[in-house]
This record gives sequence, structure tokens and C-alpha cells, in this order.
Amino acid sequence: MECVKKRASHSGVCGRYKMDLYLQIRKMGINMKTKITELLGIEYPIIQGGMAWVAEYHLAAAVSEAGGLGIIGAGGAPASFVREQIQKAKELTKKPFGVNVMLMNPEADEIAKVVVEEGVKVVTTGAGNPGKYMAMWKEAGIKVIPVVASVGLAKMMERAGADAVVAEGTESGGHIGSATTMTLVPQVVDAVSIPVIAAGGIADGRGFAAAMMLGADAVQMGTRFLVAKECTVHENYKQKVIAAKDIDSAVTGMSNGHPVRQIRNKLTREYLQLEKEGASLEEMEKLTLGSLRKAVVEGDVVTGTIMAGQIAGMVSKEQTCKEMIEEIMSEAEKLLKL
Ligand code: TUI
Repeated sequence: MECVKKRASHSGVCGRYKMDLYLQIRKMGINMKTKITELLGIEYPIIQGGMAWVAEYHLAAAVSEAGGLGIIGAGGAPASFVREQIQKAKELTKKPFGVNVMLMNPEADEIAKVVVEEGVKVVTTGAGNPGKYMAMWKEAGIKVIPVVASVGLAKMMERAGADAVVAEGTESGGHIGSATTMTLVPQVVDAVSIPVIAAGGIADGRGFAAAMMLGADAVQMGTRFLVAKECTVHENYKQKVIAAKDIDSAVTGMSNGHPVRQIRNKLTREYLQLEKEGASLEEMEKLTLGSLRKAVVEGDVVTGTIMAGQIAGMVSKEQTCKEMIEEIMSEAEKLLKL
């Protein structure tokens, strides 16, 4: 995407820019190279979201083996568990994989050290500002890719030395910001010089192609990989994602500063009711304590949290990671070749 990313400060798309874009598209295809494939040493510019509880080593290794970048999601897990996950992934793949450090994790400081000690190649972060770990990670030669939901944080991360950013729109599952992918990605692309990975609402070749048109160098997908054959999430969880329609997600926690997108169920109805009644944070937290684990591990999709993005409505079947990635790349190839 070298030419595409010669984006100047486009207040409009100039003729030269259009020509560069056209030439770049002609060069793309299944053997698509972008700044991200080069930076990370991967075959396809597809990154798997570091979903808490869901993105464990089987899924991460399968995505990396299929030519994308698999990510182990540390979520709220203890540092010792994250270390084990990394060691198990190394047994399944020699290809690069990453770890997502969820910054609200009480053991984030320890996990930040574990990724260095274990020689992890790529770190993504979520739900906060990873500034305090940046020097240590960079010194260890780790590629650091913070997930951001705003232009402001993207610029701050570039200044702090990030190698790329994931611009994640509000269509995503889990903890979200407020800007949509369609509006956030091009604004982040214009604001920073490092590569941008688009996330939120992307699950097929059309979404992939659209992200490229917005100036992204790769996509990150979570919801589609949730239903991958190699994803060990409980079968009930997968079936809820597969059955979901376009408007079946709800955002809880808007009133308390912890917005989380998840599939509607008894839990979301009760949570939203508490919010309406102005309940205390404690009361709301009582409902969600351990609720993600309940859904992912135990398959309780009634009182558990089923985090998933809005694109769940389009995710309709279980496939291997390889099938998913190859299908997306071949759809995108047709679309982008015009
Ligand atoms: O982190 C995510 N998505 C997540 S984390 C997660 S674990 C969790 N479990 C239960 C409740 C809450 C979280 C589930 N899904 N995506 C990346 C992301 N980061 N989205 C939004 C942000 C974000 C938000 C605020 C990043 C930074 C930020 O503030 C930065 C600052 O300056 O503090």
C-alpha cells in the first residue's frame, strides 16, 4: 500500500492520488504485500483480535499458520496463565504471533514483562494508554500496535514510538469507543504516518476491500474468528453469534464509562434496566462479575456476557481459520482488481 499511503493531507482526492491507488490495486491480489505484512513478516494483512477469554493459543496459532497474525488475548488473566499460553502457541507454530495486553488487567505490569521474557514479536494493547510500557517493549524489539478508538490517542501513540495502530470502530465487540469504523479509519490515516489497521464491522472480502479504500494497511477481525473451528469458545456462544441478526447487539455501560458491546440476552436486559434506574456501579458490577467466563467456558448464554460485534449478523458458519482467510483474500482480490 506504499502508494495509497502517500496520502498528503488530502482535503480532496487528487488525480495523482487516484492514479497511485489504481496502480496499487492492480498490484494487489492473493500475494498482497502491505506495510503491515512487511512489518510483521506475515503473508496476509489480516490480524485476529485479541479477545479476552476467547483468543487462546489454539486460535492464535491457527490464524498465524494460515498466514495472518494470531493474537493471544491476555484479557483479565494472570501473568502466569499468559506465559503458559505463549509457550503453548510456540509449540504449535513457528510463525509470528502476538499478545494483546488488556490494560485494565490488574497484572498488566507483570504481563508487560512476560511478553518481553518470552520473546513475543508483536504486542497489541486495548482499553487504555500503553505509554508506560513502550520504552521496555521497543528496547526488546517488539512491534507495538496499540488499539485506539480516537485520533488523539493514535497521534499520542505514534509520538510514543508505536509501529502501527489498530483504529477500532464502535461496531466492534467488547469494550468500545464511540466513533464508527467508516469515520475513524480515514481520520486516523490522515493524522499519523505509521500504518493503520482497520477494525470493527469487518468480516468478509467486502469489508476488507472497503478498509483498504479508507487507507488501511490491514484489517483486524474478532467476531468472524470467534466461530472458527479452532476457536475453543463454548458451542453455545458460537451458536449465538451465528444466529445473531444485524441489530442483535446491545451496548451496556454507556452510563458508567465502560461501554461493552455484546449480544442481547437476559444479562443485557437486566443491566440496561439497572442503568435506566440509575443503579450504583457496584450493583451493575455484581451482574457482570465473571460473566464473560461464564459464557465462553460454561456456555451460559443467558446470564453470561456474549461479546461480539455488529457484524455477527453476517457471520453465519463455522470454518477453519485457513478457509476464512483464503475466502476473504479471494473475495477482496476480485473486488480490488476492479
Ligand atoms: O480493548 C478492547 N476491547 C475489549 S477489552 C475487553 S476485556 C473487558 N472485559 C470486561 C469489561 C471490559 C473489558 C473486551 N473488549 N478494544 C480496544 C479498545 N481500546 N477499544 C477502546 C479502547 C480504548 C478506550 C479508551 C483505548 C484507550 C482509551 O483511553 C485511553 C486513555 O487515554 O486512557
